[in-house]
Amino acid sequence: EEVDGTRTDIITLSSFILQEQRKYNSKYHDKGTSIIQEASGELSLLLNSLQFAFKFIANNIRKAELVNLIGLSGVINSTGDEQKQLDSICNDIFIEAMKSNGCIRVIVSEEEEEAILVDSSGSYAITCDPIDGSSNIDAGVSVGTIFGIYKIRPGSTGSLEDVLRSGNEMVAAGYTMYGASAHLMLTTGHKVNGFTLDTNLGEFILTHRNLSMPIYKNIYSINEGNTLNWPPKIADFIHGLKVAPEGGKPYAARYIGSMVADVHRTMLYGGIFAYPCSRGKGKLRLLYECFPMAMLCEQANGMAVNDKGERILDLTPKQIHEQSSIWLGSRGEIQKYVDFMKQH
Ligand code: AHM
Ligand code: MG
Repeated sequence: EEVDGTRTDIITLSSFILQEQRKYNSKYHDKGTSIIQEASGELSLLLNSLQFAFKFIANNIRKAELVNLIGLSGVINSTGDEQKQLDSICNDIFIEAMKSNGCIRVIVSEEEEEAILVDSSGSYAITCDPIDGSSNIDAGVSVGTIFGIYKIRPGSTGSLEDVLRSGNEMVAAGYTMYGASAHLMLTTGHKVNGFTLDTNLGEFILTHRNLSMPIYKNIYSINEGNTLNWPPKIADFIHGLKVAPEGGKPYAARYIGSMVADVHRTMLYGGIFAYPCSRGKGKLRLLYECFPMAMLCEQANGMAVNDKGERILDLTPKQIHEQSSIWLGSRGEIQKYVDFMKQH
């Protein structure tokens, strides 16, 4: 509906969550498949405090960019240290928001060596990378916050065991990408929906309903500088993508070097995003980088595996900062990788 050219039927994240909650309450009321259904008020509260953290972080990133640009033009003396502070400011924003919402008992952050146990009566544990890809900020390249949510185990008052679980046990996951605008992609275990922050309204607006990735797309996204450090089979697979089929085109290479931005493009356009083991070691963190992205990807009709072709969400970390290899994206493309590794 439009009033003088203005759409008036927009759906905000808050109203979307309430709508979903009602839908699941009536539709699946004894199946227990969605947290939205089980945890009526608490999940809404948690998502609200997450929204606040994302807006707050988005605002700080924009400010920091400006301060830095002015610094570059010589008006303010900006140092590398100031830039580093942004990581820790955003980490603090996230942690304070999670500590004060009353829903969270365990917080794992990329910026914190140990898990943080919160004294609350909440039912959830959260893992996060407050600003992933921060080395890109100076160039104005998009960075993002990645998060995964677990329901704490029955009887638990919050411990490491609540997060050292298989990725299948996550109840919600998402990321916010801070680009020209802030984009939030969210799954509560039932498809993926995308929201865009309208800074005038201060609200995340539903812009991508039930996102579904194309099954095939000839794009690959990988740091090819590591080729000589990959297992040779993997280098062969990537090499194969450059060999165009008769009358066709080879795969296009697209690599930003900021996981949220590379995954975001993959969610929208399809293709393959990969960070294989380099010299035998994965780089990306299982709990707050691989798991949330794998869950989003699968819920958007994609697929996510490690170098061996094992499903990412079937893995269980032994440590909170454990690293893994990852291949995610279009179902058909990732299946080609899995089949290739089986055959050769
Ligand atoms: P960070 O958590 O230290 O920012 O590192 C994670 C980032 C990802 O955003 C990105 O996919 C990857 O590291 C890029 O690594 P590389 O520079 O080795 O290609
Ligand atoms: Mg990171």
